[in-house]
Amino acid sequence: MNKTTKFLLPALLAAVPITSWAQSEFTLSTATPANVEGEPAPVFPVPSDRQLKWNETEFYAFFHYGMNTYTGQEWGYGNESESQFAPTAAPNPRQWLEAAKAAGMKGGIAVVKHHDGFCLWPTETTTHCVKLAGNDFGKNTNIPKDFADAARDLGMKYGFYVSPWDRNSQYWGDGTDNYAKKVFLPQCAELATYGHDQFEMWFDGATGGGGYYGGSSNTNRSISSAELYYDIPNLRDSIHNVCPDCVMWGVGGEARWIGNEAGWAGETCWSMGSGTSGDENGYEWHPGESDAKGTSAGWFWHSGETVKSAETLFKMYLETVGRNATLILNLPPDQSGSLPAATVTRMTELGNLINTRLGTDLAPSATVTVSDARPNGATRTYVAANITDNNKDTYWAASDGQNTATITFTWPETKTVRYVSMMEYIKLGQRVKGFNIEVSTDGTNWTAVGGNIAKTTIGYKRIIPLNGNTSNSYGNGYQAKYLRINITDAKSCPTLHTVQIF
Ligand code: FUL
Repeated sequence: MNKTTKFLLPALLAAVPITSWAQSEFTLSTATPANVEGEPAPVFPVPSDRQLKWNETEFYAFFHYGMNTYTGQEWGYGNESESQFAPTAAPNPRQWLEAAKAAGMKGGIAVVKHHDGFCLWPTETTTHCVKLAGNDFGKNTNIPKDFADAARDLGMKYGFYVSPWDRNSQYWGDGTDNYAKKVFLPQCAELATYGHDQFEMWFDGATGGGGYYGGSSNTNRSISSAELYYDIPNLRDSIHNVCPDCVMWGVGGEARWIGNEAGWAGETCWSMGSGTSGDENGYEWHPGESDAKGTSAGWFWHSGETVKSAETLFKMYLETVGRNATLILNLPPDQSGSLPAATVTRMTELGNLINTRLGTDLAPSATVTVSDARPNGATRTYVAANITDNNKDTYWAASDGQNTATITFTWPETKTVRYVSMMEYIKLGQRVKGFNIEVSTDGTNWTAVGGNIAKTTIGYKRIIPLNGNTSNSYGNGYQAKYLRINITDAKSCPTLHTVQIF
């Protein structure tokens, strides 16, 4: 207790009339609130609503566009002349997002300020922005505005990458709080005005070292703590006040970097902890996002680069979205401010591939049985059919104390199956620690499928290619009249809200 509260508290108490004090007195109840629905107790930590919605975005695009597109650099120094930003046509974020949508992506994140500090909107915080661009296409550009408008129009989620490290700003790393107060927080506030429905702000961790820093003679600067320097708790609260569903990625602490830029997560992947596999015992919900390049060169567009094949990108999808991470796939717009035609074509190919392989769910045409389901609640049931009702809010759950279970799908006739996708009801925590999958044509002889892939965690979503090969997953498939998932270990009684079989 500090001096002020010590002083104030008796005075405040004296001002409260005895009767009203007695009425407002509260007692601590030890009674557990009635669980009329009979739901399983959560296994903590659990995601916030915001994190849950973020996870549902699953697959989205990254668009690195800006000063580097015109200088051929990946990390501009910050001394580039604004006039070098001179698009050869009007930048067209709608075209970027349309291509992403064709690939099956649900949203996108546009880089609106990279480490070089050049802002792709007419900011009040610095002159190092589109206002001084080299031509009218540049001067009339407002990427966050056009990007947000297009996303809303296309029914997609959107967010912005605004680099905390700013190699142009005179204030960055000057030993005061000028940069946070005069530049960074106001820039985030400006960006928030482009839409309250943003789903993620991407705060990159790259920081410190050489830079222009307003022409300073001190060209090497550093900071000791990003959280403190960028006033992250204050920023997080301020952003959430205006953009309630906006997850603060990276420096913001609400979602984690998966630990590589190559588009893969660990076969075991917990939504707690850090890195490719997370930490089973982590105390904070910290789900993984995998950022990966869709092209052969850098994050920004470079002359002569090629786009990765649809097959390579599908493998990435299986190894990220299919392993309890989200995938943010980078597609760099070129100097015209649009995606090259080859990228657009490739995205349509990718969308077709995903749709052919993961578009026709065979689970709803099966009868589903479970070894055990917990008793129904007042209005909720936990029956097997909840797994295939296409409703993420209904789920199957085993009884308390039952940490293993078998879920069996039976079709009237034999099917060819290649992939199984499973989703836990993570509102109650990530619980499953081990499972396996088997198929049968007669219900008596069972074949284990999924190869040597570690069948450990499920989480938000897990997709198992049944031939165990993410590089060449389609193959001939397996004949199955029966398919069963055996949950062999869980932190508590397991839950699943959806299983899809393709
Ligand atoms: C990194 C940055 O330094 C790269 O330039 C790029 O933006 C990548 C997505 O994040 O940390």
